[in-house]
Parts: sequence; C-alpha cells; structure tokens
Amino acid sequence: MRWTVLDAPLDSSGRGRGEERGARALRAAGLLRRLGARDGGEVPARIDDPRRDPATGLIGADQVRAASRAIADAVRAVRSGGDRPLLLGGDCTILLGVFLGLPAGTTLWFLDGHVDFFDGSTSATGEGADMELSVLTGHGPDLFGRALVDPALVRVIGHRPPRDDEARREADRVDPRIDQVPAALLRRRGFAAVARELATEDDTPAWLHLDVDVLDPGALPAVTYPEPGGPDGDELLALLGPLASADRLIGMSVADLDADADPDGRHARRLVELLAAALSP
Ligand SMILES: [Mn+2]
Repeated sequence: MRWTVLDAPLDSSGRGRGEERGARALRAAGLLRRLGARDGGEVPARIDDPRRDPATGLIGADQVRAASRAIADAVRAVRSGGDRPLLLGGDCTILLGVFLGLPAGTTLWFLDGHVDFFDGSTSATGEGADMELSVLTGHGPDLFGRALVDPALVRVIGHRPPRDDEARREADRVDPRIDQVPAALLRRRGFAAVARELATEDDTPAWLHLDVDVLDPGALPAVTYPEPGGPDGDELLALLGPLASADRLIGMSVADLDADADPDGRHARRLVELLAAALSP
C-alpha cells in the first residue's frame, strides 16, 4: 500500500518553535522520494496563540480543536482513497486529529520518550504535547465530547522512568489498562522480539506514532525535551521494522523534530534513512 505524506506543522507551545519546521525538514531531506510516497500537502494545523485557555488549561484550545478537525478530515480522505497516511508534525498534539479521524477500535502503538499524560492543571506548560495521550484516553481536558482511544488498545513503547516528582505524578496518572513497554524492558527483551509480539498480538487496525524523542539524545539531540536512556538508531529500526511491515498498520505519524536545532539537516537526513529502511517494502 502506498504512503501519502501530509504535513501538520502544529507546535503546541504557540510560540513557533522548530517543531513547526520539522515536516518541511524531512521533505527537504528527501522523504517522499525515498518512500515513493504521494504528496498530500499541508493540513491547516497551526497554533499562534501561546495563552492557556482557562477552561481547559490548554494552550490555544480552540486552535487545537480546529487543527484536529482538519487533520481528521485529511486522514479520512487519504484512507478513503486507498493510501496509508504518513503525517509529519509538528509535535505529538497531531495525534488528537489522527484519532478523531480513525474508526473506533484502532490500536495505538505510541513510541515516545515520555508518556504525555499530564492534564490541564498538572502540566507545567499547558502544551498539547504534554497531554495528548491523556486527552485521547479520556483523562485530560475534554476537547471532543468523548475519549478517542480505548486505553486497552494503547501500547506505550520506549519511554523512560520518571526522573523527578513532576514526572512521577505524570506516570501515576497513566490509565492502568494501558500496556507499557519502557525502554529498559525493550532492551532486556530485545527490540525486534517485542515488536514482533506487538505486531501480531491481535488483528485490530493499528496506528504507529513516533515521537522522535524516543531516541536517545546521543542519537538525536534535535528535540525540545531530550530524555536520556533511549534506543539508538539501530535499536529503533529493529523496533520499527516489524510494526511498519504489519498488515494491520493503517498509518503513521512522526512528531517532534526540532528543525531549528538541526541547521545543516543532518538529523533530518538520518531520520529519513531510518524511515526509509523501516517503511519501504
Ligand atoms: Mn510526545
């Protein structure tokens, strides 16, 4: 099945951080050509107001909702055309729109250095990318009148243990029905072995989300919230391979490349190599 690339340059700080230019950087590094992908263009998904909404505690709540609807429409359109969407962020907030546009009963493979499980009051920043997994599973601000993902269908993969009290409180909020495979457990059980197990555990449709900060900062420093203790490029490829080649896979999102921290584009090029190796048939 062919990939259609969609850009969603949403930076949930509302301050125009380098994540806004992440999708463009991956394109400039040759992603579409390497994947033989179709160009679905850019989705109107931007936040330019850094104020926190008092009702939800979320920065740019109305703009997040509007961007999510636009992403949902674009994801649906690509899928009804028979392609698989590859959505380029922007940050992890783009996942809200993805699941707004996917059928209920879709599994989420969530690869991230963090669990993104704050809510409007526990998040220090108010950024959507601090809380999208809690919003999706019904534990954050109610932006859409319903939860968008069944927690029992979420697999959080590659995150690190909390390093401070704030992160410990975040970890404590995570819905116990969510299956967690942190980085240390991945390393112990083997990246490819875990991925093969996840890929074949049932036959629900699955969405693969890659926050590039799941990588160790030694492998990818160009992120806003680096988290030590993650996989290197080869380990991530071993993990991505079985997931990306699963028949169940209906689409993928890539978030959080800070293009401003990658002035010569070397990290974007390495990510494109990694994605091409994982996603090419
Ligand atoms: Mn994230």
